[in-house]
Amino acid sequence: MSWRATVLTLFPGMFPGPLGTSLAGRGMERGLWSLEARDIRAVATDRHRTVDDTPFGGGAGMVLRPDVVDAAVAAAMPEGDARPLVFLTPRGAPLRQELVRELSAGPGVVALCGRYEGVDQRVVEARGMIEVSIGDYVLSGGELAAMVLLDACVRLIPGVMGAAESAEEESFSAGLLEYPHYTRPAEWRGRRVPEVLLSGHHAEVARWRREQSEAVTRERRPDLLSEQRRAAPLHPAASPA
Ligand code: 6GU
Repeated sequence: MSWRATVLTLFPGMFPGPLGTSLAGRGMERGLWSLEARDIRAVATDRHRTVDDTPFGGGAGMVLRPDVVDAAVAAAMPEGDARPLVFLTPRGAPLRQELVRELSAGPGVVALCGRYEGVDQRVVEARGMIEVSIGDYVLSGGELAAMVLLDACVRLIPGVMGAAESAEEESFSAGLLEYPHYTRPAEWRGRRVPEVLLSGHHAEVARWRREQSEAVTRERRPDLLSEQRRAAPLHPAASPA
């Protein structure tokens, strides 16, 4: 049984999108993973196929109804489907490689894409959804975020990437940004490649790269160096009413 992704969305036509090309696309063609995009509107029961309603308490925008979202989840996940359910929302906890690794090692994922102003929080809690954001900016919907999440997971599935690259995964796993890369020519527009890389001294190259990683991480992402960040809660459990 290969890794299975189901996306619940109001815009199924956006998938597979970029996931159908490149590394992920080849992995899909080779049967290493599969993707099913399901239209949330397909489970709406009224004449107008309504999926949303106005927010209690007032305010702008519309909220996806809990009954509709629950029916979409039920239709997508047969009894015994053990896949975690991830809700893509700017309210979510920031996506980190740790969660990506964990999801990738499991049976797959069901991803719920938010649209409008949000999803009724009761179904999020009742279904034990993991609320995830991909960064501190606002997208018009969860679909692009779902693609980001799936790309990050799929590239870790054994066989999707070459052996060379799979070891390369260590850089972010080690908690540091990567060192800079260079290829030929050794001089380009008057700019020389750092001499140590031309020296053939593997231990010195390794030391230089480690120093570069530490320096760029200190400069751009000092948060990655702090002790505090390393232990954060990952997921909630489905809660009874
Ligand atoms: Cl998961 N959804 C939306 N709509 N915007 C986002 C996001 C998710 N993550 C960052 N911005």
